[in-house]
This record gives sequence, structure tokens and C-alpha cells, in this order.
Amino acid sequence: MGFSTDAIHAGQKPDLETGAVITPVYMTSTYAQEELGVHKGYEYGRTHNFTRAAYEKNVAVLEKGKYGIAFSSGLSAVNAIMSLVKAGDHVIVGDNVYGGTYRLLELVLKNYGLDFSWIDTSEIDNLKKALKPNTKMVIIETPTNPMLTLTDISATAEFAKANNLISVVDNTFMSPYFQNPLTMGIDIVLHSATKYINGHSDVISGILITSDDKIYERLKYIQNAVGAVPSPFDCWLCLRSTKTLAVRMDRHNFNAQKVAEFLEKHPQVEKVIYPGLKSHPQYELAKKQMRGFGGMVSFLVRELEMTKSFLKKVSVFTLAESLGGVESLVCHPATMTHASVPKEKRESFGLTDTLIRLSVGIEDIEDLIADLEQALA
Ligand code: P1T
Repeated sequence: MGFSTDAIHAGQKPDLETGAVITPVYMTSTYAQEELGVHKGYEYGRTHNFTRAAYEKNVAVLEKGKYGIAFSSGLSAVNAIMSLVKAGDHVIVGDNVYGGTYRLLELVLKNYGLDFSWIDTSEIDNLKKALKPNTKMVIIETPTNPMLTLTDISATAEFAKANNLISVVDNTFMSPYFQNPLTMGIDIVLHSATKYINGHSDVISGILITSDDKIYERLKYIQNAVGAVPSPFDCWLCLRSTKTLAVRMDRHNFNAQKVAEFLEKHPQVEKVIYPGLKSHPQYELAKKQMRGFGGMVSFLVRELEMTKSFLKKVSVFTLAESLGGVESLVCHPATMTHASVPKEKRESFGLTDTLIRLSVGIEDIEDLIADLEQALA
């Protein structure tokens, strides 16, 4: 089936009791058992929930994977992945991942005996150089948050396979509509479903997708053992939202391209970063591994004062953390999403104080451009 048909139908059938076309939200923490050991396969809400299972199946199909495992946030999904390694193991991670991912790995999980190398994964040679005898996993974000740097997914998968490593791609910025890392040989895809998958800025959720039976068994076990599961209602909202993922992503992409082209011509703007611009150094790789360029645009203004006045003057764009919702947001990564990353480290990959990140929503493009124009004036 095509993407939109799967988005609307996969994992869902009319309800057996009532014929309800929309999968109901099963708000229950437990299930009646007929007698000792006799039940319908549902015992306890942390372990099994029908709405969650439908959401997991739906996103798994969209990511071209066999299994989906949902979590209460993107970061709890990252945490679950880390339970596939143990004390003494080494993990290679892209240097410019979401600041919260950096904080969880470097400032929390490192205390449990894990070793991390933070490297620029856009150069595959850097992966080879970072390899140690105890390396077990490689985690990349592509495009990265917020520098929109790409990593070659197929080359990363090849490197991981050759060295017996588990490979992980955080696909949050592309959504399953524009990029499917499992089809390029990656073992696990991660989404902060809080972003494009839910798309309406009213849910915090995360989801992992894999086609590997062994990895799935372990992650499913961890999901229940740790218990960071999303609520049935959040699963229902995400399931409802994927139905419009394709139309939303097309509009995010259209608007972001126009915004990037507008900013690139503006005299107050020093540099625009968007994978859909020919000026992006990895434009060719973007066309190779992505089916669109997404809704995220980053840009540098000429002076720090300009950053402040711009953030104050925007009115259609809202100054806020997060991204991927229908409404346009603007963020100052150095003091907001990436404040946990030390200044020296973030500046090493270009995340300076004059960098502004836009999550371009699906409003009318004329209004978005007019807002940016008046804020930059
Ligand atoms: O916020 P949460 O659902 O826990 O997801 C964490 C996460 C993981 N991966 C990527 C690429 C992300 O962007 C995020 C969350 N990011 C933001 C909140 C932000 O504003 O960038």
C-alpha cells in the first residue's frame, strides 16, 4: 500500500463489538481474568494496551519495520536503547544530537560505566577512527538538531554491520514520510513522536522501530520492566495524527523551502542552513537518502542583538522549545534546547549564540514570510 493508505489504516480495524471505525482509547489499567491463568492475552496495562499496540503497529508499517515499541517520551526511548549495552561498553554518538540526548548519555548514563565518543559522523572516516575493541553501538541523528548536518545512513549501516555494532538512527526530523533508515540497513529507528508523528504539540511520546526479532524481544521486555509507557490517550492521539502525516509533511516541506529561500536573500542573515538549498554542503546526499527536506530551518544573524530583537518581534512564530507541530515555532538553541551542551563543545560544530532555529508550521506561507520580514526589519 502507499504511505497515506498505510497511515490511515495500518494496525487498525473497525472495533469488533461496535463497528467503531476509529480504534477506541482503552483507558484501563487491568483486565478481568476468567479463572486462574485464563485470559484474553491482556493482563496489566503497563504490559498490554490495545490502543498502544495499534499505534505501534501503525508507525512500524510507516517505517517499513516489523515492530514498534512505544515509550512515554523520546528520551525514554533513548534510555531503552541504552539498555541494549552494559557497563564497560563503548558507544559512538554524533556530536550534534538533541541536547537532551547528550545530557542523558553524557551526564547521567556515563555514571553507570558506559563510555561515549562524540564525533562528527558526517565524515564516515571519523566513525572508523572512533572504533574501540569494546564498541557496541553507533547512534546518529540525520539531519541533526539544530545544525541540519547529514550523515550517510547506508555507509553508517555498512560500518556497523562490518564491526558487529547495533546501529541507531534518530529519524525525528524527517518523520517516516521522508526517510526510512531501516530500508538502508539500520537496526533501530528512534522518533520523538512528540514532534512530527503527533504533530499537534499536545503529546510527549517516543517510539522505536526495528525488524530484528532479538532486538525487539529485548526492547519489549525493557518497555514492561522499566514501565515508561505512554498513556492510552496519548497513543490514541498519535494514532489519529499519523493519518495526516503525509499532508502535513508536504506542507511543512513546501513552507520551509520558501522560508529558507527568503532568508537566504535577506541582508540581515549571515547564513541559512536547510538541506533543500543548493548551498547546503550535503544537498546531493539529502536528495539520495531523503524524499523531502523537512520543516526545520536554521539560520545565523549578523549580531547577537539582532537575535534578541528578532525573537521578541516575531508574532506568528512562537518562541518555544519543541518542533514538528502544525504551528510555527522559533527557538534559540544555545540557551534553550542545547543549553546542557558546554559552550565550547556546541561552538565546535557551529552552534553559536547567533543561531536561530525555526520549526516551520503549516500556516499560510505569505503570513510566515511577512512575520519574518517584520521581525528582521
Ligand atoms: O522531548 P522528547 O519527546 O523526550 O524527545 C527527545 C528528542 C529526541 N530526539 C530529537 C531529535 C529531539 O529533537 C528530541 C526533543 N527535541 C526538542 C524538545 C527540541 O526542541 O529540539
